[in-house]
Amino acid sequence: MSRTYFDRSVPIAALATPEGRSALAVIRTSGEKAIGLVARCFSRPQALLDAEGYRAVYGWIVDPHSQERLDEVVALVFRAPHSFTGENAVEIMCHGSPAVVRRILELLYAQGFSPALKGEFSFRAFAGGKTDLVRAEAINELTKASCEAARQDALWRLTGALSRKLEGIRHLMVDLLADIDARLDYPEDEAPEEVGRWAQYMQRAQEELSDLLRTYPGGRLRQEGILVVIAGRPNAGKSSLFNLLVREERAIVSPEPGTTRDWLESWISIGDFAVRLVDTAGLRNSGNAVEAEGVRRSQALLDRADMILYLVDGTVGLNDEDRTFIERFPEALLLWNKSDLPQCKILPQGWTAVSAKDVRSFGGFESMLKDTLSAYVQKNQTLGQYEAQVRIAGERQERLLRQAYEALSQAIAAQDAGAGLDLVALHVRESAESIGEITGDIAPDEVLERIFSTFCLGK
Ligand SMILES: Nc1nc2c(ncn2[C@@H]2O[C@H](COP(=O)(O)OP(=O)(O)OP(=O)(O)O)[C@@H](O)[C@H]2O)c(=O)[nH]1
Ligand SMILES: [Mg+2]
Repeated sequence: MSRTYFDRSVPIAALATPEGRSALAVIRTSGEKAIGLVARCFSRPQALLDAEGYRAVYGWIVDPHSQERLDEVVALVFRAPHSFTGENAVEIMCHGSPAVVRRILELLYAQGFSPALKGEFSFRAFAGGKTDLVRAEAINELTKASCEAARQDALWRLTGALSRKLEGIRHLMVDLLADIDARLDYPEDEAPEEVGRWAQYMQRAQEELSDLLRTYPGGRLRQEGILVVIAGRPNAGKSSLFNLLVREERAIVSPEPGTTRDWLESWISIGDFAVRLVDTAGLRNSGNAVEAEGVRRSQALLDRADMILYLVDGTVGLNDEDRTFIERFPEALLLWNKSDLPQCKILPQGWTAVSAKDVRSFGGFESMLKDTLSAYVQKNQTLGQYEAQVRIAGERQERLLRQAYEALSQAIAAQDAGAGLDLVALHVRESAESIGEITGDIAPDEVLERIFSTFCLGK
């Protein structure tokens, strides 16, 4: 039978660094008996057993049966509750080849460790009360942060800024529920000023939820990256611009129109943001089935793009297809390419002259792009009363927050309509529970399993 996250008595071990070759690798273990089990295959068992928490112990990993030495390592000892998981733990720093790692892990499993499930160390930290769910998710976000903006946001969540905010809102509701419950016991004493106070409480909680919800679109862009699509008619210079931005000759460039058939993507950093940059097939009506499919795919990407860079060959100028495109995507950034060529036509209003051939002018273009991206992210985040530190992350948090908001709106509507207090309380309770699920105070087991199984192995 396969193990579940809830078998917390089992000692676990896993590689915490990427598979493959590296100078060093870290093998992580955790469990009440972790130190004793590692000591069984350590050249200096007593040194390990006697080590205080946070001590590094030098030695060899040795097979206790054959006495074969597997690797020279440093073992870092953590004593419960002062470890990431809250349990005893040893982190083994060994040499980073797949062969070394495999042998050490096999030896650890033979001593009684089980292979850790994905995110199981974080799960134990959560289950042991070392962290709440929002902060556990923030750790996972930090391991995946691909740009500075994502790192900053995840770090704020890790420090507990969002958890504290959510707990504050939930407490407000719990106080309110206690008040309503007391009144339900003595309904004859209901006073109008009390009803007015409850309405105020609910209003305040609803405003806070609404402000938090508004942080999501901007936060999502910061976390997941910004989809930027380069579009234009064939030969406009899209692939040339793409190559310049990704700083390698990724896309084929040729004077022949219709060179790029399928779209091509690359992740780059612009300023603080991770950008998924996509080069597309030149837009035109083509009788060629392959090219037509390429154009169809380009269109599909354009519909999802956060930002479009629309390129025109400045030596050719605008035609009706360009005008139709701009009408359809009025927010596209309009770029008049090939400005290095003397035959380039006069720059129309609203366009920016660029050259995908002139590397010297490229710095200016890149910084313009950076400013445009910042403005775009800014526009997508109306932070309301919050400082930039408090943003929600991920679909799960957004969905639960929306549920909390809607349940509270129902409570307010019920009270406005003069419905019974028990109905008002029911909706307030629903709302408080949704918030409790975000922080993990009341998350069902299968939800927890689903969340932690998306974490990295060894985290
Ligand atoms: N002088 C000059 N030539 C350019 C510039 N940008 C692109 N070209 C040339 O224009 C031709 C087409 O460039 P590509 O980058 O392949 O154009 P594309 O828009 O990707 O074309 P398709 O893939 O066919 O849609 C190539 O010969 C490039 O060298 C530029 O800024 N200045
Ligand atoms: Mg191309």
